[in-house]
Amino acid sequence: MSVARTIDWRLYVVTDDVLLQGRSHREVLEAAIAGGATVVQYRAKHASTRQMVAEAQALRDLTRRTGIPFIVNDRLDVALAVDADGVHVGQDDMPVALARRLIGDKLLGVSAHSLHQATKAVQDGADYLGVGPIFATATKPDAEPPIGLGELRRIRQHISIPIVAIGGINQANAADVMRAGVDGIAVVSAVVAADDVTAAARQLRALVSVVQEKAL
Ligand code: TZP
Ligand code: MG
Repeated sequence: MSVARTIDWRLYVVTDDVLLQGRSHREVLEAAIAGGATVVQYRAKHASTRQMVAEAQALRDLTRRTGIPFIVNDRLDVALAVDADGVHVGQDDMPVALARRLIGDKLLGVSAHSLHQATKAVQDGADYLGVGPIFATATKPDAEPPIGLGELRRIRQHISIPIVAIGGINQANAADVMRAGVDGIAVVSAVVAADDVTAAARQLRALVSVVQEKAL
């Protein structure tokens, strides 16, 4: 069985250097883990490589202490440098098959916006998918148009590896997203931009857990 299937994907919290509001990635993810984040991703679009390695190393220390899987966005080299648990690539990043070869048995996550992209990512060696954006989001200026819950459900029906849904997910729609049959939700602003990060994570974790328990 793939290691990805043994991971609790329910609440996947992704950072964003613009939304941190002066807080560090580490502070925010520590608070998110206290509220029940089950996976965390380091995502920094405006940092130098030197800064990324330092921040990722701090998160590696945190996630080892807390036992939470740690994924690095985009940058395979940074993921390898700090011995993260995995890397997450988008459609314009390192091709999936190459990323698979380079990272060996670390986790490989891939962003998919359609069933076609999802199927190709699985063929090329993805361990899990981030599917979206489900709803409109201001967090990623270059995001594709929202695909909605119907398309998410269709992708879920055809794909058997773990799926986290992403894009515009918050406390108001998290339960509906989970009912599409996904393994978890991936959120940025709903947690990272919250005044009380721990409370925001706790609320989301409770919402996704209720739906998942009903489905079991
Ligand atoms: N990929 C697709 S949408 C998105 C990413 C990284 C941003 C999601 O951010 P938010 O704030 O949870 O809508
Ligand atoms: Mg990317």
